Amino acid sequence: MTLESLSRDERLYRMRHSAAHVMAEAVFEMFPEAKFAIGPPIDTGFYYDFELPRPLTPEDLPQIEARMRRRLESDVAFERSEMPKDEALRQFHDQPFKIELIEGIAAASVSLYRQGEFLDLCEGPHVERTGQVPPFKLLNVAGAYWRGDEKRPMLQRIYGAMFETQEELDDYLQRLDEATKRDHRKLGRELGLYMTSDLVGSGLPLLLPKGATVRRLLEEYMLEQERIAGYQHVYTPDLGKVELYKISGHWEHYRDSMYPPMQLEHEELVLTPMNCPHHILIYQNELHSYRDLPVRIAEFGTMYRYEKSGVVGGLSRVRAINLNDAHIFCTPDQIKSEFGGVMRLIERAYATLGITEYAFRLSLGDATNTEKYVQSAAIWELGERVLREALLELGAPFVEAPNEAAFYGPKVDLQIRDVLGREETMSTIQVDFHLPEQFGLTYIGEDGGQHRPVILHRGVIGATERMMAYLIELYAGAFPAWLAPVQAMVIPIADRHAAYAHRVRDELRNQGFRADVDRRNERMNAKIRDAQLQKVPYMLVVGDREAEAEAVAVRTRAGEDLKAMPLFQFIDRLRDEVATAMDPEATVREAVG
Ligand code: TSB
Ligand code: ZN
Repeated sequence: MTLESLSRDERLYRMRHSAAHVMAEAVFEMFPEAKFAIGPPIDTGFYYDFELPRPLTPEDLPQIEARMRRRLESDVAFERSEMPKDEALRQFHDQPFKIELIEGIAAASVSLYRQGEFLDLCEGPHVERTGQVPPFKLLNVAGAYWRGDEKRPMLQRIYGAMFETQEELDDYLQRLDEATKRDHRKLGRELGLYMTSDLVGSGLPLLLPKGATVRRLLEEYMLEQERIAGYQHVYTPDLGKVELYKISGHWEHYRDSMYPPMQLEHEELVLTPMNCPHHILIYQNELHSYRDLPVRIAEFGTMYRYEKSGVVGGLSRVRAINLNDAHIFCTPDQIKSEFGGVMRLIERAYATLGITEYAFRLSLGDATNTEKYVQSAAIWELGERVLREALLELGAPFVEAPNEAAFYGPKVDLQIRDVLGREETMSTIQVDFHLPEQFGLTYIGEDGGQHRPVILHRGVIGATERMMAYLIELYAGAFPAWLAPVQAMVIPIADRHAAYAHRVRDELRNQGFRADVDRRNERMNAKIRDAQLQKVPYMLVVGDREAEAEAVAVRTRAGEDLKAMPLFQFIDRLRDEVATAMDPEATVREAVG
């Protein structure tokens, strides 16, 4: 079979897989004592996991690459062979990971591939000759647990990028470079948005004043949208008794993600892993009739979850999660219209935030996994049917994901991708017939009898941390004016303009804007450049003429010179810009008339 007769995906699979073997051979030449784990192709290239006598450094990569190129040029064949398992165990006697793999194979014999002197346990397929491996580049080294299990040894994983042509590879490397520049962990530090500390712990970022401003703006925006949509906001504590979570079922199905209990006097307390039980108690605090429903209880609540240290990172996956949370208590008849209402909130929020790329996922349970999910066929069937119908009515294409539901019911998740292409859940709408049952929730129906409400759990902008991570990358740190931590930087030309600069700043602050003065003893151009680097939307340069005329000379962070204008005119302009951005539909309404 020739390579040309294969589909592009099949060709690339073989090429990338072959490159992984050639990389393993190069590593073997440099470290004869290396232990080899696995080396599969991935959709942008390949990787291989090794246990090595020392940590690799970035300087090692060019060396490995050079050895790989020599092997590719020598154009030797990939040869497949088979070996009985016991012989393979002898062959790989000093390779513990390979032995574990061989022992896991059910067949009596195993398949091997050889190029030159290098033999690897492998199912294939490969290209015929090393010369058929196209352009590649080794990217970086990362830690990876053997079999993804944090209790097993930590290995070193070398990533390589590979495409069929040099153009495609260059294109990918350029996108990767761009993505690295947008990485919210890098920008978060450079723009002074958040910090981390070993003394606080992993997955527990500290928001600095600028990051705190962004979070507060997101919260204020959502609180207002929710107020309009008829939500009632509450505050609940971050602790609760274990008993509460025994009733809710978290203790049985969610304990692995919870922090262990604290024994205090006669109480056993845990940090809240979710806000639902507290909100349920608030619903239960009063009697409800069908006329009150839906009751929508909302809170920017903090949830504490034990996320494995290998998966926490930056702001996108944290251990103390500030969630734009709400629980809607409604009649079964109201589920669909409430679902629609939440969807409208999500659509409006995404339009305001500039989020245009997202996908719907119907996240389902798994009847065989009794540990993770509550057992009730009726709950799962009903929930799934309601969500499916709601999605179909919405007309949105969606994918289905088994084993991604909440323990109490199925959900619709809105999936977004970060700059590196990793998928995360941003917003979620969940149908829950379980918790109302556990807490014996009721409302008085039209017939005067007691009925069970349904709970919709929902997050619109999701976790503020995750949303911030996404927005930092989306805007490469250059937030739109309404969301920028500092909207205008006032830059006095000389020391004698400082008093006027402060007056300008104070006027802006009094009018509700976020402004600072750059009083450093630096040249004006340096100050303008620094404000640009800090992605401040507007720089207001003030000198004699501006002070005289109550004006400001306006420059944008994009480098545009808007010239001098009266201060009130700049304020009007900024106010319009913010108002339009925060309510994109208003512009449409105006245009339509
Ligand atoms: C929506 N009880 C529901 C709530 O009422 C709930 O907690 N659902 S959840 O478990 O799916 O979490 C809600 C959202 O929080 C997720 O959709 C996701 O956007 C966000 N989230 C969950 N875990 C993390 C985390 N470790 N870091 C950042 N965000 C997270
Ligand atoms: Zn909930």
